[in-house]
Amino acid sequence: MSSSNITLYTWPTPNGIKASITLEELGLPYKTEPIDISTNIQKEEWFLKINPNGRIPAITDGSQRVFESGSIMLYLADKYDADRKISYAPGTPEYIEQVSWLMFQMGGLGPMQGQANHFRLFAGARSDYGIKRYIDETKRLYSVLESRLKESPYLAGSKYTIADIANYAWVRSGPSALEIDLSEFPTLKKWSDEISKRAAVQKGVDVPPPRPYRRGSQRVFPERSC
Ligand SMILES: N[C@@H](CCC(=O)N[C@@H](CS)C(=O)NCC(=O)O)C(=O)O
Repeated sequence: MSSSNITLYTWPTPNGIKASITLEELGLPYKTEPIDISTNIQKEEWFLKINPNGRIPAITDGSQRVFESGSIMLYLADKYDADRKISYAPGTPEYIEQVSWLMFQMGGLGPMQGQANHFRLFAGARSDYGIKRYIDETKRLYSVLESRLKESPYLAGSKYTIADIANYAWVRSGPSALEIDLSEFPTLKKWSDEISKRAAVQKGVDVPPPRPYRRGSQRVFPERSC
């Protein structure tokens, strides 16, 4: 395995924990720099040099910066998962399936569920249209995952991979943030319950330890905040 010198800039949100769970699954040493996004440190000049988009998570590995949670996961798997513990080898059909489900999360589930959170929990003016549109779309995406998991134990194939980690990170907060009843998606629920029991997942969701904070008059929980 190549040697690592990883610093993780993060907050325990659905996107943040994708990186910490991946690092924990790979058993890689890393230093955590908590970025409390409620204070906007992520928009400061020094941080924009690490992620020009001003969002968490990001990592540095020596002089290499990596931003966007999906590319962090691919970077870590490509460089440090020589044993293919949580990834498939490039060039295999399963690798393409893995990247497809990872992109499904990055381009679909994350943005849609993030908007649902925004309209339901944070929008200045209540919009029933916005709430319905994004919760319906989130549920539609859950039903796509449900169908896939009926035909395959994990999203990319027979093995748990970074594609499962990425989607799990969002599905776990559906019930608390959006009151989505996961028993409507029984196969997805079983998959999510199983993943939640993994030691690396239990460690990764607590990096750094989540604590509620105030946004205006609201009490906000990091797992529901993006
Ligand atoms: N596509 C990005 C999204 C990152 C993102 O939206 N991060 C949120 C937390 S989950 C954030 O940093 N929010 C603070 C902000 O927007 O200033 C990724 O997957 O890394």
